Amino acid sequence: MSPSQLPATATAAREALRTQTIELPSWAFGNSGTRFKVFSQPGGPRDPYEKIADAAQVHRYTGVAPRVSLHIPWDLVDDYGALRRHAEDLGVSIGTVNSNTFQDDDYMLGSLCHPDPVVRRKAVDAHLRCLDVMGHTGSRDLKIWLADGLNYPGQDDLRARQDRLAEGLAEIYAALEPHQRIVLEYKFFEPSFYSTDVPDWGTSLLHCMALGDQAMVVLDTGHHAPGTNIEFIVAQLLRVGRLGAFDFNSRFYADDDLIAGAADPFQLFRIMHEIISADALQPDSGVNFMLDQCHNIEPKIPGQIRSVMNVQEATAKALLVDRSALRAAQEAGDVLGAHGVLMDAYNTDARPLLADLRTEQGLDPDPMRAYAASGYAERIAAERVGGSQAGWGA
Ligand code: PSV
Ligand code: MN
Ligand code: MN
Repeated sequence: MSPSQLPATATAAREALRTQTIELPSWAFGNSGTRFKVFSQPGGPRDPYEKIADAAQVHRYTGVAPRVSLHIPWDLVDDYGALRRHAEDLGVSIGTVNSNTFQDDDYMLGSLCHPDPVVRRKAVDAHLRCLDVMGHTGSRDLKIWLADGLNYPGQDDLRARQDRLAEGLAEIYAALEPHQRIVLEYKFFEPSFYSTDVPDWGTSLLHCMALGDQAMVVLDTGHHAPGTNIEFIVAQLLRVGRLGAFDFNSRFYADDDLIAGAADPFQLFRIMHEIISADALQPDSGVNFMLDQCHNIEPKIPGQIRSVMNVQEATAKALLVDRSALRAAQEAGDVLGAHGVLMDAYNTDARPLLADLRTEQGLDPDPMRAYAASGYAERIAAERVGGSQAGWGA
């Protein structure tokens, strides 16, 4: 079908899909594993420069992944201006900067929530250093995920920890440039198991609202109890204009960090349906669509390509929902009719539409095949000898 013969929803879907972007995590390219074993893969990147080079491959074959998130201190370099230019030379840019206050002995009992003001000072300063990095990389967002929490009832004062958190966040917020944002990520368990200090979207939202308009909530799809209606949270945060970003991944049990759309593609579709309903797909909507994944047993660059394609497919299907038919059925109280409209879109094969779109953009319609045929994997395996590979955490 030529574009002029497509139904109106498909034409609109195509236009919207052209504007979608998905941000990649630098840590998806380094070696990772479980607490049982980290497997190293041939050609693994040895430093942030090589991680960005690998991320640029994902953008090269999908055309929709133009940014890479950094994790500080995993991605420490001497010159962030040089790293930025390196990214730009490869056709991508540096996106969100993730702070890390969970791999230092001082943070055993928390960081911004720690009972000792000396440790809290250290944690605030770590975030201020991230803001400094962002000045050089041109990043907009500082993503804060805290491993803070308690393992035992009575271990510390739940309310006092919230007060300390509010105080630390306020100091970091005060250092933001007008175009920058804090995006605050919640997680209901792990590494602490009795309570975490930002366990849910409500806690994150309360802190963001107290901070101001430059603070937004991050929703990581792996950070909820099983059975949680995540699309409801998406709808609610969009309603109040506080959904800053997604960390997309799949989970079967806990924070599995598997390929987005692999475990529950229907959930991803339902999430994207709420995004489309709120007109929040475009990059200027303020919602940053990021991946937060690890590829422990599968090759990493194709793993990221697959993930990006899964998010695109869910988006395409959500764009194909016949919204006027849906509204009419909803207003008429036609339960099965309304459900049917949604399922019709979900059950549509969106792959031909996406393949056409890629061809139109001068890309190979099959990014997985194109990457495999490029020889890049063989080249990095041969070239990246010497030095040590970057792992999850370095
Ligand atoms: C924590 O589980 C998390 O989802 C946060 O986003 C971190 O930044 C990321 O994983 C990597 O540890
Ligand atoms: Mn995350
Ligand atoms: Mn996580």
